[in-house]
Amino acid sequence: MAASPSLTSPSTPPTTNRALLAWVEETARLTKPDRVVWCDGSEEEQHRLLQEAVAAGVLIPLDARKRPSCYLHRSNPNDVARVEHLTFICTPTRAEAGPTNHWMVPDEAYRKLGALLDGAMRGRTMYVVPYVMGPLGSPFAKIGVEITDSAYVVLNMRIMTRMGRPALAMLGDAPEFNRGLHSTLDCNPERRFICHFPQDNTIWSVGSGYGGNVLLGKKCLALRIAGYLGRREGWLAEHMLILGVESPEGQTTYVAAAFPSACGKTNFAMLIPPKRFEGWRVWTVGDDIAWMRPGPDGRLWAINPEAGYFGVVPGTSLRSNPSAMRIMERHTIFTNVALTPDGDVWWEGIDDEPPDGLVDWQGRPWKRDSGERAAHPNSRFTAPMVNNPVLSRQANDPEGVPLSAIIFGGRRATTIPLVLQSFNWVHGVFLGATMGSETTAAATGKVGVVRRDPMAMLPFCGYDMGEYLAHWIRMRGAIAYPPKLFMVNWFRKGAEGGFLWPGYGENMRVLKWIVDRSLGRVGAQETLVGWVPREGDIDLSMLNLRAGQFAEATSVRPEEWLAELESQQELFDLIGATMPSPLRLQRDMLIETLRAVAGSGAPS
Ligand code: OXD
Ligand code: MN
Repeated sequence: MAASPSLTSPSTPPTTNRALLAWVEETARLTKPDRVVWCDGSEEEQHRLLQEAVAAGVLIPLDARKRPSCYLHRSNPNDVARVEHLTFICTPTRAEAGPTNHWMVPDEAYRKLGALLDGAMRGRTMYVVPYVMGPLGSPFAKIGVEITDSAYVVLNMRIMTRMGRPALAMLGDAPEFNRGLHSTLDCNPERRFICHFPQDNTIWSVGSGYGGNVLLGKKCLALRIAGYLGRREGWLAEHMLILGVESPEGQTTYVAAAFPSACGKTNFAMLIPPKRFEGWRVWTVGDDIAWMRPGPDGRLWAINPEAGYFGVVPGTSLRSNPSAMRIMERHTIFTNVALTPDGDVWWEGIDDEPPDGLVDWQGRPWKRDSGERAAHPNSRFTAPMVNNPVLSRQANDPEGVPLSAIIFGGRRATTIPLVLQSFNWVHGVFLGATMGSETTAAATGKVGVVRRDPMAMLPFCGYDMGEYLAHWIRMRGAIAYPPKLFMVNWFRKGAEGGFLWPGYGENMRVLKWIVDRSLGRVGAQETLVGWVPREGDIDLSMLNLRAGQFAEATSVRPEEWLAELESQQELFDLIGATMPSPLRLQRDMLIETLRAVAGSGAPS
């Protein structure tokens, strides 16, 4: 979308960094924009870009009293989600990308996308967006520069990252930074490619305007490219939230957690403890991505590389996530939600009745009985983390926070207990590597099928999955005091089909057991597949569980686990030769053990 020339300030480069200047020049020669604008991240710049985006119809301002400084963006209806089938890892060999990624030879990708980018910004503004992933000045932080022809991208990057002058100041004259190039082109799925060049620390994204495909600091840099850098440099880039659990005595314990989509990750990152847990607080450090490094003290330390949230809106309500509702009250860009006649936004699951005169996410009048959704199921909010009423004071700490526990979670109706502690690091890596989640109606395809999603990283692992899991195992050698590893499942169902656990805020009870286990303060029951809490180990008061319900929720049934382990064969076959042998042996050992005890009549 061309920005109005009258409002766009001309821009001279605010840097003398030779590598950066040369790359910007080279990119402008390729894309041939009408003008180049260096973004400084200032309020004046934001104000100007917002004005331009409103004038161009890219953003609709919302009512200033109901949603101060909030805007609605409607994307092209063909461009509403990440496109895994058009996302490529471009490494010299197919083996480096591995069997779980789409692969393109780098030269071919540069040629193919280069042809599409040739002259792509004619008539448009080329924005140069320097940004930092991680707290400013953090030794963990990485610098990227995104060149884009989308003002929507610039405005979102300003929320999601530390963007502009501070990034250039941190970069100085260094030649090493992530080079991200994005053009919306004509937003045609036939000309849509998201290509990563890990060896070149480069990302090229064309043909899309959707967040996960174009906010290049997020999934592309902070997970796929960072994962590759992390293996080289000895750290981990993970699809994990980070939270701090504060006890009434003021002791805070930090936990990271990986969940595939539609498992309540954002809600967990902002959990409000129930009444029974008066005095306990949960603080959000991050809701989506964790970069984790061994510290000099032998613990594993984590930062959230992002500065904002790009969250799914539908289903968010004062009941499910009051903090997220507060976050979206101001300074928020909504994408693909419905618009009310009084300039507010609406979505399915907000709990208020839809008002008359609602306009759907495509800008059409919404009819109550049409059966169609008013907001797109993947509609999003982009909001700064400082809006979060439960933001951790450590969220900006350049050193990050020390982790006591890491949790892997999925949506499973059977087999997986409410919570399970691994016997040790490698066993925990095995649990994370084989985690699965049942598909939900939110995605196309059959509902209720278990999709294996190692560490919730299937779409985000920037190199061979087996090598990635081997890196996880190797990291143990660098962490003298590793966090304890757990698996959780809020979604197990009983014989009658109802959920065995109430979920939401009540997950605090499980979180407290996890914290207590990590600090060695509470007991557990050993089973053949890990440790689970006994009734007395976890606070179940004021919950009204029926007799036997908790035992059912935490039960480990050998026949179910045998089937579970056998069904992992497909994953092991897919990953193939690079699947680390410690994980193969974990699986074989558990299968053999379960077979040996089967029929013995002994409890698990
Ligand atoms: C996200 C995702 O947008 O995981 O965070 O898809
Ligand atoms: Mn995510």
